[in-house]
Amino acid sequence: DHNSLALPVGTTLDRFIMRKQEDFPYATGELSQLLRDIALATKIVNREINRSGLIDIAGAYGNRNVQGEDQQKLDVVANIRFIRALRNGGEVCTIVSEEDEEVIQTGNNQGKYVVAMDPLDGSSNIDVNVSIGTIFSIYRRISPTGTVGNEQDCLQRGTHQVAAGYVIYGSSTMLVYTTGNGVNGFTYEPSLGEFFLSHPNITIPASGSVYSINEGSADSFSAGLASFIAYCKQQSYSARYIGSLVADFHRNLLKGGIYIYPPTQKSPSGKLRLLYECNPLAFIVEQAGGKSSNGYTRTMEIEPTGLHDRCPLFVGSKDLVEKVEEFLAAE
Ligand code: AHM
Ligand code: MG
Repeated sequence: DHNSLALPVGTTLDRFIMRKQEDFPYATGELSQLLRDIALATKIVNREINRSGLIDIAGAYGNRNVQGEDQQKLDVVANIRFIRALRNGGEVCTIVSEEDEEVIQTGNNQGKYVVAMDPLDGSSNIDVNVSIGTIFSIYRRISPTGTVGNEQDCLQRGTHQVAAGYVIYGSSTMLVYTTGNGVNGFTYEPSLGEFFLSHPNITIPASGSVYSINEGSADSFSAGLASFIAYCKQQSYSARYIGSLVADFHRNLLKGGIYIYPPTQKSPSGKLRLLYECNPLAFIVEQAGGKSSNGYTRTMEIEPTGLHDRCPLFVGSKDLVEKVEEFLAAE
């Protein structure tokens, strides 16, 4: 039923988005435009990230900017770039960002969508040249078009997402997203400035042999979680933890595995944020055939109460998420 299913590897992102839109005869193209706006911001942020290693030495070889301004931190830069792209694009009225306590009003009162985003996740990894990511989630606003968007527009359950995606700035830069009809991955070709379809219809293996958790907090694991980790070891599963959510998630999505950020002493509700970290990844993993929960409840059914709510995250291959839920239920 989707033309896009037939689109070959190598199709450009722009063409892919356009063809997807043709699948919905009454679509107005606004969501398509919004996705293109995000892709544009991604290219700009990608450029900044690739240069980041040069920033400290750039002055030494004469590339310091004319004003001699201090370089801003990359997560701040990424935040500014994404906000600007969404403001200029016109489709979004209100934004929630990890970088900002309050909602951001774009001034586009006609915009039909709200976006929740973590513009640069895992930014502590930049200094050591490890993969980082952007995560985003798109909702249709609830308040009437033509008015200023509000917090309620942003506090919707994950099941209401119309699209979600992430960008991984890794050995290659990739954009992976869903609009609720499967998951597709695009790889960036920097010399052409284009994303190309490289991973059509991504599905996550139903089971896997990788578990990703920060075991440094093992002392605060619940009995059920501790038993699950012991089980993983009995099975001789591999432990893989980059400490960069998008990178850990992406690997498990392609190869099978489970990522866990549990409640800990330091972060009793887990560390990750429901709106712009957990929900988008939950939507993607479900669209790929996997599962996501807080250990008990499906992530996308959790009712958000605040913009920066945290929740535990158990996400990945279906069998592994169900397995850990069994251990938790039995404790
Ligand atoms: P951040 O939003 O402050 O960058 O933190 C989120 C990151 C995730 O990318 C990663 O999965 C997690 O924090 C790692 O946390 P920890 O170091 O506690 O294991
Ligand atoms: Mg983050």
